[in-house]
Amino acid sequence: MKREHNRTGLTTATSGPSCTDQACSGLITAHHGVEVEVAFTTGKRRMVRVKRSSGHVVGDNVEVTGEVLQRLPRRTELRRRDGRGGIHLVAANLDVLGIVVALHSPTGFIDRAIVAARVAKLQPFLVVNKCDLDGTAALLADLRRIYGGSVPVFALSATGQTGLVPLKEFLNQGHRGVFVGSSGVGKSSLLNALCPEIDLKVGKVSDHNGLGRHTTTVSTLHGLSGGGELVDTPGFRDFGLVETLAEELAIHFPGFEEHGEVSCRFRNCRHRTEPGCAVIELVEQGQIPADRYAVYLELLGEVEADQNEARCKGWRN
Ligand SMILES: Nc1nc2c(ncn2[C@@H]2O[C@H](COP(=O)(O)OP(=O)(O)OP(=O)(O)O)[C@@H](O)[C@H]2O)c(=O)[nH]1
Ligand SMILES: [Mg+2]
Repeated sequence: MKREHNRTGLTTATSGPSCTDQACSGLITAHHGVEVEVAFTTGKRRMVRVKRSSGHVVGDNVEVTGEVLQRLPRRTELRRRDGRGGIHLVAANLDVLGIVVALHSPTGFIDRAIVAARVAKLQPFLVVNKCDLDGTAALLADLRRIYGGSVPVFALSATGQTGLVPLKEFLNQGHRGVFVGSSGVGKSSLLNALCPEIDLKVGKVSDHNGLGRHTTTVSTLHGLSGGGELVDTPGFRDFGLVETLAEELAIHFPGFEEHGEVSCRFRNCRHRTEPGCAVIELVEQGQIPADRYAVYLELLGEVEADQNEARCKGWRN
């Protein structure tokens, strides 16, 4: 059987079973709205038409018979809410979430993305890209101080090809991951650096800070040569939490992991006004910075409002 190495880094057979009259198992590797690309276990790869509202997403395991595509149950799914309240499925069957930031990029979504990943049972990690640019050292020091105790932090330069080895080793453990972050932080550049044969389109540096160009428009899944897979996504700014319980936030908020249930007087403590709350005590002692606690309270307000709205909807229905 003839095999070719295609743009997604996965091997493709150009002949073999046709899947027209028998069900073939495969994996969705790209989503183009009305059709998806499926990489079959036979090694073959082809486009299959789907309804725009079918809810399929990159990373879905499927069975295809002719033009009929059936989605298999998901192991994990990562969802986010956009600035207007719309809910989006980022990808399915992921193990890790890479949150990519760079100098001048928004960092406000990091906490939400970490919580969303943990709620979805994915391991989050931070990638600070463009470390070749002056000024990134201060950003990196800040992020290491805030998040270094909670998640792995990789500092690198995708285009400068520096600092890539630790991230490669991490991904080569066989993880399926996704890179998220605002447009222009270098997600596609990073994939190109990790797997040069992919050759994804990257944005031109022509605006004042090299961000905000929306070069990638389609999510695609790529195999890494040393093992593991990565999904490249179009850039987005908002990572609003979806159906997160207030108790989950208290457990997963970066920096609060060691406290909560173990040390607070009440189980399910929300760390707001409860007596005997270990987190409030640490804030008063200055061991948890007041600005981090303020971010937690902001997220808690959002999550509680969301929970109340869901409860009201439940009563109405
Ligand atoms: N200086 C520097 N520039 C970089 C680095 N990585 C990426 N860039 C540049 O940043 C710009 C945006 O890169 P992309 O890879 O297209 O960014 P993206 O996050 O995929 O953007 P979207 O697809 O729009 O979401 C390009 O001009 C890259 O050359 C880096 O490590 N250092
Ligand atoms: Mg891109």
